[in-house]
Amino acid sequence: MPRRNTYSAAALLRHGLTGQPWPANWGYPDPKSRYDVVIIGAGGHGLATAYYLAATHGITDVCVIERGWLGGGNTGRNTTIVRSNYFYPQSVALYDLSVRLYEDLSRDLNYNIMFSQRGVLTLAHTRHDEEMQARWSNALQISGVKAEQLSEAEVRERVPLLGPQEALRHPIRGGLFQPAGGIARHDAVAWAYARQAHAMGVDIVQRCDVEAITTAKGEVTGVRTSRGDIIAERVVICASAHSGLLAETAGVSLPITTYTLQAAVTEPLQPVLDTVVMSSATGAYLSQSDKGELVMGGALDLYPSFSQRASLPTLEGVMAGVIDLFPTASRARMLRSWGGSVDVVYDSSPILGGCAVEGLILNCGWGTGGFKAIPAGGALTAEHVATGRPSEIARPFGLDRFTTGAFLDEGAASGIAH
Ligand code: FAD
Ligand code: PYC
Repeated sequence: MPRRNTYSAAALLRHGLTGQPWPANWGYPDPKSRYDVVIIGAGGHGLATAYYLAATHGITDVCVIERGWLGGGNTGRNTTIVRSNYFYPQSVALYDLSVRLYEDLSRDLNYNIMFSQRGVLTLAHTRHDEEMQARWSNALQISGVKAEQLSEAEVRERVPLLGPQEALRHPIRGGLFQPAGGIARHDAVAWAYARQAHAMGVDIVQRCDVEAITTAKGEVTGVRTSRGDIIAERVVICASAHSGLLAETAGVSLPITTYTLQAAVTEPLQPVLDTVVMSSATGAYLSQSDKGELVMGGALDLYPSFSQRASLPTLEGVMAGVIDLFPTASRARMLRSWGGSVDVVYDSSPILGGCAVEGLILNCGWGTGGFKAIPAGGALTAEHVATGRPSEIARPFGLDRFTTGAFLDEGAASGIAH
């Protein structure tokens, strides 16, 4: 049943002038005993899937079930880099669809997600890096994505905060720049999809744990939750780190390993950096949020873990990498660090589509890079649920690639040392 969306310009004026309280962005319903579609996980991908099911396909008897709070998983823990500079044409098609959806998202969802296309620059430190970037840049041009190889002087003009060449452990030779890349506000992406999905009749049930996926005769029948059983003809797994465990309850094995990925921010500073900078030598990366914080991250903790806390040795490595490139950053005070548990697949590409259990659909395995893919992941998954088959763009990311061998190894373009 569609609910009224009261977030119009007239409503803004009325609430502003009268001080009348705003209605809640979403409800806190008890789950019903039956839905057409159950989505497990209210991260960006689960909420976007629910939104596109309702908005594009008119399917609104949908429940998104979240064990914690919406956006409290990796969607609310990431460093918000959006880009489509992957290597293989299949990946570029997927991630570039997402960039294009991000460009219109604030308007489409009537919510400012603060998408800022300030460009993403990957530094080259060696001749080998430059040669790899020439190949990468050519691959992007062939796939229709604009990317420029920059000289050292052009890099320094764009990023004056970089330390002087003679002080750098990894001197800079140039870089690959994607102008359409940038950052967005992560919480806003989750909240915007949640608000619109709720307005169109989707139930978002928080603090409810899916304990198992139920099946009969090779077909999905619903889910068993901490708040009772729910019957559903279609169940979508959007549970990032826990996707493999959930799939196992339906007898499906996913090639996912869970690791901790961490990040940190400094106190807010005056504007000093208006591009996202990533280093291929150390894996460290830096951007400045609209609040002024320097946002940084680097490598994965290289042992499997479900921990959502930062570990000191990896954090030290991240700091060393950042300070090596930006020596003045050593004078900024750190505000906080945190971790997320990310669902890494062997070929560093996501898993989209169906599996051996009829009606069970997967949108997971995004690992260290799924924030940028939220609009596309949601739209393509909704299309699969609605039509019963994957779209052309989603098909290469099916689970069958682990039996056919048609891997899409994007480790080198994932931005994070795996
Ligand atoms: P999540 O947002 O994790 O949502 C899954 C939800 O499922 C969670 O809320 C969880 O509580 C819920 N859930 C799990 N199990 C159950 C259950 N049994 N029952 C009910 N609910 C359940 N990506 C980028 O593109 N750019 C970046 O710059 C970037 N930086 C990152 C930095 C860090 C530190 C981290 C940790 C990740 C980063 N990522 C980045 C990756 C990105 O955050 C994720 O790939 C993306 O957010 C995944 O979204 P999701 O909706 O699949 O998962
Ligand atoms: O996917 O671009 C990315 C990314 C950067 C940092 C973490 N993930």
